[in-house]
Amino acid sequence: MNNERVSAQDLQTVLGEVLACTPITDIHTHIYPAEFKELSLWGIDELLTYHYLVAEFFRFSDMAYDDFYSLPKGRQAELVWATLFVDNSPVSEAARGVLTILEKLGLDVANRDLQSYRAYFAAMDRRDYIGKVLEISGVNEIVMTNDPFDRTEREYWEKQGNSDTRFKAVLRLDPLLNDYANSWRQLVEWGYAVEATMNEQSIGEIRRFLRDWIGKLDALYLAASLPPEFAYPEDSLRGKCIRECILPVCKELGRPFALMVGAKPAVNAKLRVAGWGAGRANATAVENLCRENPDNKFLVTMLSRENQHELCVLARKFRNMLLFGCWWFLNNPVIIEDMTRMRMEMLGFSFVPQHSDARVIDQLIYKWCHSKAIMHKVLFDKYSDLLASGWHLTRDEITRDVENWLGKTFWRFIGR
Ligand code: FIX
Ligand code: ZN
Repeated sequence: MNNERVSAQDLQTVLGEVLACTPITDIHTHIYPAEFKELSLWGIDELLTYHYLVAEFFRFSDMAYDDFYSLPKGRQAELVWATLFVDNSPVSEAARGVLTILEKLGLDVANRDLQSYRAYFAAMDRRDYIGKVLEISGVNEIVMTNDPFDRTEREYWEKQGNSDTRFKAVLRLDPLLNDYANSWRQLVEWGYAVEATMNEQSIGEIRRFLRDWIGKLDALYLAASLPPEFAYPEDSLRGKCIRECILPVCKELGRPFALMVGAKPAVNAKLRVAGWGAGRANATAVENLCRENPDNKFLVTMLSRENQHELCVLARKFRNMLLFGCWWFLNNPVIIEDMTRMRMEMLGFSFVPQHSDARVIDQLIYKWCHSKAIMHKVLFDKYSDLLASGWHLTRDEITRDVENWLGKTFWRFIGR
């Protein structure tokens, strides 16, 4: 217990200390434990070929997309390094992120010597490195994104599962919702008697599939990325699957459904995974889902900046909805600060300010370092306003608020 009052003079220091020592639950990532081998990405070459940086590379390069992608990863990394870090100043958020990682690892950022960075990672053991990254970033629980429709990942879950308890699983369902026309055949292959029409029998079998995989993964929640045009109710197989399969099973097994809305697939298909775009979505879909399903819980994030204010308004209306993160193209300091201030002014601490969306384990270091610096700034201003009114604040209260923000609000919402 530390009920000592925090003065305006001490606030900056106390905030820094509390943010530095509060364990983080990263509620949405694409990283894996070491035992998932080739899926568990780490190291400088993976960092430099991150799809955010590949998209930025092509802003400067006239190289044919396919020529780039036909190169070995190491060669791709060298091209990205030369173009974004040597020929141009690495001021973009994703490029700056690489430097933050090198700095926090204690490497010599000024020597710009890619080979020396490679030597550092070559000398490191993957398991040890994961521990080091968690220590530096302050993340103690990592929520993965697990796709049973991905053949490689599927085999890991069927053959070995996950024994690294720091990594939690989530059942990701994009192919089921956005591409049932093809994914139903895979369900048949796996022994589920579904039909292309998603008839009554199929609904029962899809529910069985969901229960099986929620059990196999011990999934914390179910999730899907949905395009800007997503609507609910929607006269489609997607609308039917959500209404007849996902919501009933989520309610039955007490799992939230995460809606990640606004991603446009293959805006520039030649850029491959780097080719996705963003579009303004219709928040009414979320409104209808929350109102019509009061016994279901929804984790919600949208990709378009233009949707953020109306989402805050919706969150004020529906307690079965938890807003989370500054997703993807919103994960940039100017927008993170704007969103965090607006959300705090409208929702207090009742939202999850950030998730990393890390695809390479090292990224936890920069994503959280950069976001925590912004949280520090916003919290300082908000608490200073309180102190200026004569309100008293204790260290315990600040710790409570930050613990809620960085994990407890999420765990309470999902009931775990
Ligand atoms: O749908 C998602 O979970 C997105 O976050 C990813 O697909 C996206 O590629 C990404 O890495 C965003 O940061
Ligand atoms: Zn993601």
